[in-house]
Amino acid sequence: MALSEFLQELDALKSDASQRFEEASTQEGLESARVEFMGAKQGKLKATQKQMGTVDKADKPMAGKKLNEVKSAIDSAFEAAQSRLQAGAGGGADSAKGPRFDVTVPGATVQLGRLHPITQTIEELKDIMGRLGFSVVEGPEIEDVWHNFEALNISPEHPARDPLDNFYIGLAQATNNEPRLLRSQTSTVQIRVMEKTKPPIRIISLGRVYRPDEVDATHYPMFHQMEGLLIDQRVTMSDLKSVLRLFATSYLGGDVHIRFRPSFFPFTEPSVEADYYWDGRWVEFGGAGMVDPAVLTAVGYDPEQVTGFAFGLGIERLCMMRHNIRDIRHLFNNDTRFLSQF
Ligand code: FA5
Repeated sequence: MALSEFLQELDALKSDASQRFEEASTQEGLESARVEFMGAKQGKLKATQKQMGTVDKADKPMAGKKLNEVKSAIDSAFEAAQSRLQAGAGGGADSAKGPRFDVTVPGATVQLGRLHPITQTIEELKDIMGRLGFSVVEGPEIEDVWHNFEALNISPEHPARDPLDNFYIGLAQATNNEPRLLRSQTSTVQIRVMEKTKPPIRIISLGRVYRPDEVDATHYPMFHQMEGLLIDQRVTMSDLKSVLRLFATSYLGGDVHIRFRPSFFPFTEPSVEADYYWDGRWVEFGGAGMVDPAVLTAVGYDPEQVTGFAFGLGIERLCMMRHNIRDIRHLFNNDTRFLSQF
């Protein structure tokens, strides 16, 4: 057999086999095409291979090379057809023609964690007060009577010390028989700072406080406060008002009006409740006042030399106002449907 004839036969075999494999629409159809072309005994490829014996000796290397190429082309065509049918079996009629995977299908989303809205509020408050020159200090949540009451001018018979209004912890844990309690306000930190630092002072302290209050839409037995304290020479009530107004303007945005209502706290004189005007109404945002001379004396300051103001704001209430949260309990239920909105 002439070399050219042999090569033509191989080409025809390759295109016939590829066509049959491509046309096969079932596993059975493909299998019978495989036997027809690639069968070990009677396959067409085998038959053509036998004819190589009749090719001139000089042409054999060329004929053998071509035979190998055609063999591997037929193998590949068969494998491609097999993959196509397998994909079709798993993915329905359409996917037999299309790509195996739909690359446009969105991947599985990874749920990222996020900061709790109260933590976010705390970070923002620190940022705003930092710009007003206040630095952050921390104090313990378990307090003694001196820091929670005594030094804050809350006398032993004052109703604020009532066991029903505080979380005292067992005398077993008390040192020197002196009771301890979960702090009921962050004002305790004022005392701790003044005991250790000489004026001028300009600090804030943010943290948890505890009161056995009945739970309702605006009260929770554990909540957070931001305490502010500024002590210097010739500090007046108008400084207090400026700082609170700048704070409210920055936190709420726009020109926020604030007003003071007379109030009473044993550790400030005069004392006020501060309200700001928001969304058409006056909203209370905390207590404040000029630090009482008795407190300055208790920590070793001379009230003739220095004066100062202090304030204590409820952080949950600030957070609720900003995000229009109607019930404080949402903040503590740990429901991710609620928390994931922040
Ligand atoms: C005080 O705690 C004073 N220590 C504030 C203060 C500091 C006055 C420095 C003067 C100088 P009062 O008890 O009003 O104040 O609480 C302050 C704020 O905490 C309230 O305005 C309110 O926003 C918030 N608050 C009080 N009780 C609760 C509660 N149970 N749940 C959530 N927030 C509360």
